[in-house]
Amino acid sequence: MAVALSPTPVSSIDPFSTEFLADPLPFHERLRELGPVVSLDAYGVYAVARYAEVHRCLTDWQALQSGAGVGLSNFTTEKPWRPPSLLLEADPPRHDAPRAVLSQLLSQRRLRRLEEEWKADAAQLVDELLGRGTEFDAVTDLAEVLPLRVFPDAVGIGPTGREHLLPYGDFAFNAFGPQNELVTVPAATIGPTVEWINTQCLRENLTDDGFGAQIWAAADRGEITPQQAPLIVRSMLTAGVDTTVTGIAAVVHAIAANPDQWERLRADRSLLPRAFEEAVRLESPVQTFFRTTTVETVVSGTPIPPGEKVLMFLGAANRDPRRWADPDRFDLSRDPSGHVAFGMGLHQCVGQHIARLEATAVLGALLDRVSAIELSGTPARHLNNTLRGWEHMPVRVTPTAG
Ligand code: OVM
Repeated sequence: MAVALSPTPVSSIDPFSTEFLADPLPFHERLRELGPVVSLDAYGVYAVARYAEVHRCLTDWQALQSGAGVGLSNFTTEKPWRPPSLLLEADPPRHDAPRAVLSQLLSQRRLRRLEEEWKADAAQLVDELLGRGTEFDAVTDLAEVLPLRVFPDAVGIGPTGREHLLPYGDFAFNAFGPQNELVTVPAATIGPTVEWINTQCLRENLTDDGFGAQIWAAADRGEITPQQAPLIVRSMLTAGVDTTVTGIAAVVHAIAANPDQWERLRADRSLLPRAFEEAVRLESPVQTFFRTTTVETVVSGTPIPPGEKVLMFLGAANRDPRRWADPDRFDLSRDPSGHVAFGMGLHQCVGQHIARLEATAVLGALLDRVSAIELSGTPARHLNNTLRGWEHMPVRVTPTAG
């Protein structure tokens, strides 16, 4: 007897509503439990929230393209808010030359010369904070400060106007969602910020020793075209600030909320890289991305027609109990590798070594200087259609004696 295909479960959950963004975890569980593929009737899209299906969609770049945009908007029918990214919103073969340039530039080996400098910057920052007292805001005094001190200089942009960086990233990540108030309100005033970002990407506005200049040098060598160079610099300025702020905040939150794990880290500093990885698994700073089917695609038995948007819940996959034991626990005993917080496959975050360098510099500076860190108030979330971060995170630290 033929087995009847069960119909794709339909859900009215709106993953971009205030209620969802303020507390996504219960919604993630409902979405995972509904089935391997769910249809979201609020937007007419398919969605995957389990690890296996998210992994599958991330790695099948031929059936699930990025070139039609990785937000809700379908670039084949709607005009994007800015010229599409040559990395994020492109597929092979056009994706590959820009990707090769950036992955060489941002490789672990090439970043080694920044490590000592950034560690010293993080140490200086934590010393400044401790000089002012034992309570500070881990978001506005720490997680936002370190990236803005080290990253724009490393790219080689000018000293003025850097206050545009965070609002630009915040807007870009909101723009992957629907045209809700998180988009329409800032859209009215974002013009000068977009203008400033685009201006920084020009060769004459970049120092001659930063990542920006090296992207232009790749154009001189013929690895990319001169038309592509400013857009690749733009990718660094779009994806490189708010994300690392959120990642640093995530690891500080994890250790402040789990004193037993902080003690383990104090006893064994070799766990420091794992602490960051486990924190990004748990928090998934980038919560979602879409793909668009190029052909009819069967995902775990569910046929998805061509031209459909598929929403991948990275944050839900990173807490899927089918993949992770005790998934909601921040646990330095676990091996968090395989998490999809940086994506997976062809588009996996090209800047992830920068993120690790910044976050482990901050964490190392704290380990060197404080014996305890705890939340001294309730952290306040910053809502964004794509990023899950904080506005404020009050913490109290105990400086190490001597
Ligand atoms: C980009 C980019 C890449 C990753 C994330 C992102 C706004 C942007 O290439 O511009 O988020």
